[in-house]
Amino acid sequence: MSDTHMPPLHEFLTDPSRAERLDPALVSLVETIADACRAIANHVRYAAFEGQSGAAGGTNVQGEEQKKLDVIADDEFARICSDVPRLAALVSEERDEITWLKEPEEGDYLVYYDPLDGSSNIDVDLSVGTIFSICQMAEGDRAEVLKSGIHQVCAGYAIYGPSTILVLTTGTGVNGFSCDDRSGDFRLTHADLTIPPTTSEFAINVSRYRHWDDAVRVYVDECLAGETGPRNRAFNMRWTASMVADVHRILIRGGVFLYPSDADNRDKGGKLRLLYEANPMALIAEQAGGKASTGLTRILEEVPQSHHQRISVILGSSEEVTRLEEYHQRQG
Ligand code: P6P
Repeated sequence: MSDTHMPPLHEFLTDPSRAERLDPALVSLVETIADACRAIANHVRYAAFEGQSGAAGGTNVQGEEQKKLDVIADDEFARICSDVPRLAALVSEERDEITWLKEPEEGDYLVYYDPLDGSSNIDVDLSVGTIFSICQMAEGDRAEVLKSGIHQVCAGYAIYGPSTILVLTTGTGVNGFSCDDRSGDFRLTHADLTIPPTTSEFAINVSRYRHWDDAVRVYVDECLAGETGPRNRAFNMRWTASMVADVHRILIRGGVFLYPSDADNRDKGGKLRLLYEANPMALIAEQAGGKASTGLTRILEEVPQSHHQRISVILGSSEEVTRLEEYHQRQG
């Protein structure tokens, strides 16, 4: 591909020169997910005109206040994807139960998704996004939905910000495709995204300081100590309360993102969910040369116990994630 060539998503996914040949059914599924993200981006953009802003009046299975756009995004994603050949089931952050679209024998792909991540930012016009993960059920384990992140065949997100960008990995690197509103095409604009191994920028909700374990407190205290502290340099902090926006920034310029478990309840995990937030973002981080850890173990090797399971998340620049793992190991 020439340097200035910005191929549309289909051309990129089916390029015969690419290292991997994708299953045409997977290509079709990814393109349909891209269509769903384009539709969700339009709902987000025009919500104020359509009376789709504000709260939906209920809470979701997570106990979180649902925005009207949470429900709309979830319905749109499921409606657009439901007829994709071989797509057997959908696991949504917004739905208590798994949505089986076909008998397990008729389909082998599974899609886990957060239809509108960071939706608390909608009414204040900050970036939000859709996160998705795709696994394939083998012949022998049909209906096995609780799969570790290492089994993902594709992971990605769409960020709805100043531009709509689809970021994708199918296991050989990470690439970003911007939506050209003139044609509707997602075109390759961010080839081979990589996370720098070092950084001076961390992302964490500092208002939760009292809930952190000692390892996270020591790490953040050292960052805040700046040039005269043990890190001998100043750190910057960013927190957008939208995982998609924080992870996208880390993919573009480095950084480390933390949403740790509470010290007094480590088994509960943090706030973020394993199957449709942590796993896809962990695969993207690793495929971009970064790391993704619970602080003690590799996120992608976690064996899910339930489809809404939460997990502690530390991901981004490899040297910082490694340092946090060392602090957790020392802490015991
Ligand atoms: P807090 C959004 O609700 C989300 O799931 C992630 O996108 C984000 O990183 C986190 O929660 C924000 O959590 O505690 O800052 O509101």
